[in-house]
Amino acid sequence: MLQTNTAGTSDYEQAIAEAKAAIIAKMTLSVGKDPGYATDRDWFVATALAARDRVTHRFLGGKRASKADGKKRVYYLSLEFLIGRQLTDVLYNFELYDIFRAALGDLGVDIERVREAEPDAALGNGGLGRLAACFMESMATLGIPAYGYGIRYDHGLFRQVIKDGWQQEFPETWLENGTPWEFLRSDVTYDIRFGGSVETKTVNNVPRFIWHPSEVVHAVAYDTPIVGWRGSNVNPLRLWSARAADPIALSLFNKGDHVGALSDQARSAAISKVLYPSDETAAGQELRLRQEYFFVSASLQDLINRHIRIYGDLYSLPDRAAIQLNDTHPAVAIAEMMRILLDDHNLRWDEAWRITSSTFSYTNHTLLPEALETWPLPLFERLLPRHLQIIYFINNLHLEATKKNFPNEPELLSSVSIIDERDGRRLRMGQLAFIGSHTINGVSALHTDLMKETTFRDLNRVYPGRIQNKTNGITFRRWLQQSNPGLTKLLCEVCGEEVLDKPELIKRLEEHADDPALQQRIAKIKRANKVVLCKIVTDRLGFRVEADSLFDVQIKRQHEYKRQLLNLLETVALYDAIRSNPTADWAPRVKIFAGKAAASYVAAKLIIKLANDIAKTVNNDPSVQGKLKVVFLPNYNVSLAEKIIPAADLSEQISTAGMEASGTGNMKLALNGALTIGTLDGANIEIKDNVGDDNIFIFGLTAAEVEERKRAGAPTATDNIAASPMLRQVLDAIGGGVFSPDDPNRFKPIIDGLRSQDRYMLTDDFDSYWAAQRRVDELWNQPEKWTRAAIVNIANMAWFSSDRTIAEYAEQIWKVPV
Ligand code: 26W
Repeated sequence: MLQTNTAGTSDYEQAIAEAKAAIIAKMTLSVGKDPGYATDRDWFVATALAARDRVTHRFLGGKRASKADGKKRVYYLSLEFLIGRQLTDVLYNFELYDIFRAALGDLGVDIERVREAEPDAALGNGGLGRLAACFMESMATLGIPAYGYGIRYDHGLFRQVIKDGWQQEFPETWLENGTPWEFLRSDVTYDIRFGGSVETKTVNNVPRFIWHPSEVVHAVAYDTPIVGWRGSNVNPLRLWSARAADPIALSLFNKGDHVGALSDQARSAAISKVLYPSDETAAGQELRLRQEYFFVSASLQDLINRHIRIYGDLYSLPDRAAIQLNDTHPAVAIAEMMRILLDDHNLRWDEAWRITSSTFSYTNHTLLPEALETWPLPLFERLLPRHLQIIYFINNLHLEATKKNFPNEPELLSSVSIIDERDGRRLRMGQLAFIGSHTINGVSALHTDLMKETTFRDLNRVYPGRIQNKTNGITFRRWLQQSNPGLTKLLCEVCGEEVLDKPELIKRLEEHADDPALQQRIAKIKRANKVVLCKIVTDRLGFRVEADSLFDVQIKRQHEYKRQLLNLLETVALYDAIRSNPTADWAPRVKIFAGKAAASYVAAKLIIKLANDIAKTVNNDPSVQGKLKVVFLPNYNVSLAEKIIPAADLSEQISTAGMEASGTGNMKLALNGALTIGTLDGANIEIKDNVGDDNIFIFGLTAAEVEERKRAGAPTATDNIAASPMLRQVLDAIGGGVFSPDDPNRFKPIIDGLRSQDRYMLTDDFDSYWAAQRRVDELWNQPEKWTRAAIVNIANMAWFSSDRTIAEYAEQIWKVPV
């Protein structure tokens, strides 16, 4: 029941009036505009500032509380936080969304337009960065005192434009007009040092090492509050921005060299200028190493300061702080922590090592060899000479112990060593992160098993029991409640309002899976979401797609192992098949693709061009009208994902088995009622275990079979192609220029690659993929059964909440109470 106050208005009306007043005050006093002249962006800023005020009280309150009760803190170190837009997140989690929508409505402003005016904070490439964002939200929700530490990139992931079917990259400028969410903390600034030399001195018979760096850069903190569900708790995401220590080199400036005086500023600021856009390939460039050390050093100085301020010394650090390394990107933190303890605090090696290795833990996100970070020793030594010494020392002790424990296995040493002696001498950051951490985790059950069998097999023998599994998860607040309000409302009705706090109650939906009335409601919600996506397609691409078609969706970074190409081969086969047999029972389909390729990834960019060329041919062919359309939506990002996911019927998760560490898009799509077509890879396996074999379309080789075939070397791609007339026809068509009449040889490299090497085993899986797609058609043509399967999917996804994942990290790795 709504309360009525003395003025005779309800609390709700009162809240709307207050929100309105707050927005108007911000518009006038902070944005400095008369509301009559405000743009959508002005409304966004005013609304965000009004919302931020509410957050700030909670934010400061939360900080005081955890300081007072001496709770252990979690520090999540990540080079990427792909948080996307924040307005809806903040309003929704604070349960202010309806109030602010009404307030804006009263002011004649549509909240949807205001939402769209916020630039996407694209401070990440893909899954790893988005996972960090979901984890931050879950930690706030569960009341875990946590800091996210990363870099405040001036330019996030590039903007993708498709021109004549080709990907073009443009700089992304989310900070162009500032962001209302962050607080600059100019008082929180640290010196970050690079280069120079190390002096050795003996003091009282003890060797001491003094680093004389040749360069100093400042790291300045910016805090963005991360709001937990129901505003329960607010944690900071602290991102570092680089500034020159001596911004205008006064000596040069005074000599009249004004330009030269600014060059130092430019070199320093370059560190936080741009996110490296390469996903799954370690580029090994100097600027990247500078970025890694920059944010690691600032973050450790910051958390050590805090610890000493509260607890006086560093001996208790492992009891009060857990530091999680998000992949190896921050692994240099192991050496930096040792340096601080040894050189700045004069601790003994053993004590420093105890503190370090009981504070750190490391998450591995990929086993692809090209993604495992290594640094050439000369580069590392030039930038971080003292850290290299420390790493040598760590490595020596580690190899000595290994030798002692495995006296008869000298070959073990080269595989567990931090230094890779082949291919020039290189530092292996995975080895360093493993050795310096108490716990190492993989991100799905299969991935963790493979870690133990492949990349970390030998380290796992030397340090048994360190590897754990923590299957990824997603925050339901963003990926269900905000992005699919229609479905959320239904879940509240059917499963009870508590479902918003206890996702396991979604299971109740399954009791109604056979109820035609519920099936119809679910189908109606899906259709409404599809209509919204249809409009986006028309607005951005200028053609129409039918909401009654099956929306078959593959949205993720473009990478060969993710096999967008396999989907395209099937698209061409389907196109041929529909044309030769137009009256058969084809399920009308819209194939939807979206995803960026790294700018330098030539093969992936050619596959984007192929998708667009196929789209052009298929969409202009009247003979498949109403049966097949192909859509490539440009500039995939979090905001676009929020629109595509609730509208998807089929979720393509078709990586070569053993190659996708987990996947998290697979979870978002299934939670929103899309059925998965996928290989037994990553978290697909666990999705299958939860939703049941009848409600998922599994095909292809297993990871073990992939391994076996690679070892045996047979059958080859040639054999596979010879055995599949359909595949041969598809390859001939693409290779022969059917989709590229203007340049018939354009796709020859793709086809030649498949015929000769087929590294990702598309030809092994093609027939079984085709067969699985026909099972999809068959189910689609029985709408009640399809919707039933969608319901069972939704009902069984609760386990994939990142609240569950974070609770597991908290209990089993960080040892913090939840
Ligand atoms: C050093 C270059 C580089 C940059 C990023 C190498 C590797 C990466 C990441 C590990 C790429 C990534 O995002 N990996 C994805 O992480 C997700 C979250 O765990 C998983 O769900 C995906 O399967 C994995 O590909």
